[in-house]
Amino acid sequence: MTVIKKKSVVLVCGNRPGKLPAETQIAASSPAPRTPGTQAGLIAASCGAAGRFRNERGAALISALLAAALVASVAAAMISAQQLDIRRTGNIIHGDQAYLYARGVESWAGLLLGRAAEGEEYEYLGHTLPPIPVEGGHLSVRVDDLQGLFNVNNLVLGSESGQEHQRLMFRRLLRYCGLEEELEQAVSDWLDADQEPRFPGGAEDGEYLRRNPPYRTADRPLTDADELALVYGFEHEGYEECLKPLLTALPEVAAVNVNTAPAPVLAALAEGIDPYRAEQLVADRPEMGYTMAEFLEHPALAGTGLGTEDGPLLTVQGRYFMVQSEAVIGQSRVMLHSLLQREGENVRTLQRSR
Ligand SMILES: [Ca+2]
Repeated sequence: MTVIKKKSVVLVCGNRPGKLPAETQIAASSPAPRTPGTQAGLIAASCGAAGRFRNERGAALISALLAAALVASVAAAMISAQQLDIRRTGNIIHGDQAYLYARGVESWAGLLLGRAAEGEEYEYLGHTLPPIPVEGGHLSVRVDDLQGLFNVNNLVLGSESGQEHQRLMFRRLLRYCGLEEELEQAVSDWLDADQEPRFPGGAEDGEYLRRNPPYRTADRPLTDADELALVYGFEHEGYEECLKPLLTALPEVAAVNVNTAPAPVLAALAEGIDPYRAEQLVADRPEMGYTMAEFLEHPALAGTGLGTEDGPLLTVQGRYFMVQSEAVIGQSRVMLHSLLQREGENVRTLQRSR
């Protein structure tokens, strides 16, 4: 809407009064023909100029705002990416530090085991040691004697008479956990080199090739006791909860350490050792461990059939250990599981996983 007053020139362009630029004001105040058409034309021209000026100024302002917003968003993205890089780099550095600390803990545990005199290590075996504070985090370690467990590979290693004793011992463990004793044959078939299934509980390739997906028996000693989950019959209840914690897989025939074996493993040593007697043997265990003579003369073993002739199957000091080394640095955590073998004072790492 355009309003025109003759005496004083007030321009209203659209709905808002507008202030004319200098040139337009001069043009509006100069003498001009009083014809209504000419005056209206001048005012229309003036309003047009003012509108274009405002439009141009508005466009410039919007462009400046857009540019500022663009710069701000680019800067924010760069800062965010930089912070992400800093955090990622920090995590990598902390992860590397944690891994090296964990390796150091593993070596330290090996030194302790190598230097420990007979029985001395029993004060720190079988439980997690208190955390050790280090700059930016903490370390912890747990050392377990694997010879306190039943070595599944004993079923197919060593002398035939020794293997027979181990088969009986494994059957007692299966019975203790409520599993069929014949499953011992399936495990022995899984480990032995031939393809002749034992009767009635054995299983060779023919059993496993029918499965989906099909697979074959290992026909060799285990490198990890968890492999038993693949063996016929071990998908039943009683394996994971009861039997698995009592088993290990070591690369050679390994005697049971009577100073670290839990009661179910001690009870499996001979038919006459019932759970009560086994618990007595654990409860009476000296702080520095039994000597072999002390163990075999314990009243709980009287009349059980376990005697000095079984000495080669037993030991009072282990040679294989599982070391769990944990290092927490910043947000990074590394846990190493290391199988250590002790030969006198020398300790070496046979396997390591994280
Ligand atoms: Ca076999």
